[in-house]
Amino acid sequence: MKSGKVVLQGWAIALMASAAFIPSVAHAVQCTALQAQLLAMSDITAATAAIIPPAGTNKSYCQVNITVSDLAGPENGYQPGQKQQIKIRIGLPLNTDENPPGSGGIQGNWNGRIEDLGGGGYAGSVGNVTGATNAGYVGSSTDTGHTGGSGSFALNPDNTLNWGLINDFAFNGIHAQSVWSKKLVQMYYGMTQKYTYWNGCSTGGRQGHQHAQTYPNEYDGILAGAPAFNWDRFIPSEQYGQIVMNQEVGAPISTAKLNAVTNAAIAACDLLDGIADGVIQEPRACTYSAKSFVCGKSNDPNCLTPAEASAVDKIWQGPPNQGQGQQRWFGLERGTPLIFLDGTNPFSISTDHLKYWVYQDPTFDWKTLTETTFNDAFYASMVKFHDVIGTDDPDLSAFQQHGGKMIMYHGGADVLIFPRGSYNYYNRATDKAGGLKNVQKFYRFFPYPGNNHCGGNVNQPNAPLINSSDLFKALVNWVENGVAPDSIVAYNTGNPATATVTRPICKYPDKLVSVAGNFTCQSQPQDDFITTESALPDAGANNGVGHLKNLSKK
Ligand SMILES: [Ca+2]
Repeated sequence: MKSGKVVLQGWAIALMASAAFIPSVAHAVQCTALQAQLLAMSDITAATAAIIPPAGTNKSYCQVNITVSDLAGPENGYQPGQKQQIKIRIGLPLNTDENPPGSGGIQGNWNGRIEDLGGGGYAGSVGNVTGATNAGYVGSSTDTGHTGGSGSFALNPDNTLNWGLINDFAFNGIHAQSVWSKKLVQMYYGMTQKYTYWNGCSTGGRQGHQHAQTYPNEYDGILAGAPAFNWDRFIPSEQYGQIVMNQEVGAPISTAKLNAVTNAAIAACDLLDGIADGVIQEPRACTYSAKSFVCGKSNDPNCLTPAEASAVDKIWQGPPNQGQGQQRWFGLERGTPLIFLDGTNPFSISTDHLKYWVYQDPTFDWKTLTETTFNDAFYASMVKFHDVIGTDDPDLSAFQQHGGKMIMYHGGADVLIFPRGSYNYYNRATDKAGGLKNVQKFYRFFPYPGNNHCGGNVNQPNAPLINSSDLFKALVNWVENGVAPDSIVAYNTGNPATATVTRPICKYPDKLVSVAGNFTCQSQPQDDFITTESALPDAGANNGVGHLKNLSKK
């Protein structure tokens, strides 16, 4: 770690002197030699290092798997005798010692860059890194300190919370990931990386924002999709529709009915944007009520009963703040498939959160909650977990000063994470940064109409698709060439050659307009819906979380 710092400084001097990439004194080692070096380090409890041979389209790379353990015991929130166990995989394109010809441009097959990859859901396993290594990047992934995709890791056998593991999931795991990918770069290539990037969606999008907020100097560029920030509030809200249906309908609404009312909303709101394409360009403009879809026949799949319509309207509206005339959180956008959160089974991440994190009771049954008592669950979640995993601090000034650039994207028909949470955060960050002009210098938001969670266009097949690879290229171009993206060209199929729709995705709050049949982005000084946005909840300002900080880590 100390030697890495020295090299960094030398590197910075070299950059200042020449404004070009000149490697410091390089001494690469062989992949297999890394294992003994790692095992000799006091905070590494397990390590392997081996060259993975090429397979199919995957290039050969040096795969390092480590378990990092810096903390232990009750003073750090763990159980007595329990140690931190953060598993990290780092994939290193082969260095000059092992692949002398090389094609990466810096050393061997390495392009001089790091791409740390984000996780999904509760994480709990180390992911594949070949998406990065095949492109010449060092890639990394972490399980964030626990094993398995359930939220049960947060609860000890005596039903107390394991704050050690919660902290590891929230921020320690990804911090160790960024620290160790840099260390391995130094160890394997004998030099320092030129650029460091983050790329993640969903939980990975939250993790990207956690870095920007908490470790603002770690990354030159962050790509953060459909961020699972606001975790303390949106996760319980994912259960709200199930609670409403249970209370008002007595059972989940059938898949056929949910799909039918989604399609009815798309038909009703398609033309609000003036483009007849089956895509709702701006779902926040759509105020269609499911009451228009009532026929009163309980078994007709092409309409809803009054009780079902009331439930669907509440799913779209999101949970209200009982008695205080304000919303708790956001709902799913009209035109979004409803069956993932509000289908036959509730969403396990949300039920796990209520069971293990909020009520701290493995036998807790979400069906005991009502629309009224949901508020207690929501509030308890906010009080306990906002400070540790809310990840919604709008102050990105340190990241901006570091010179970091961040791109956020979110599908307008995301079935799991309410898109308005991203609008809300971006607008708060904009206010904090002193307005749109300044925030856009380092942080841009691309809403993708009709797109599902991290991609896909289920009920709106003409919607141009999220392509994280194109977004990542735009981020690299911004960081390395200073070209800030105003729009991203997108296609309605995964293969552009078969696309029937090609359109720019405009940076927020710019508007897609058709001029003589060509689609372009029209610059907007502000969001037309800004009044609605600013009236929506802010955990710090409106809900008293700031006053309850001392309670949050019990
Ligand atoms: Ca349309």
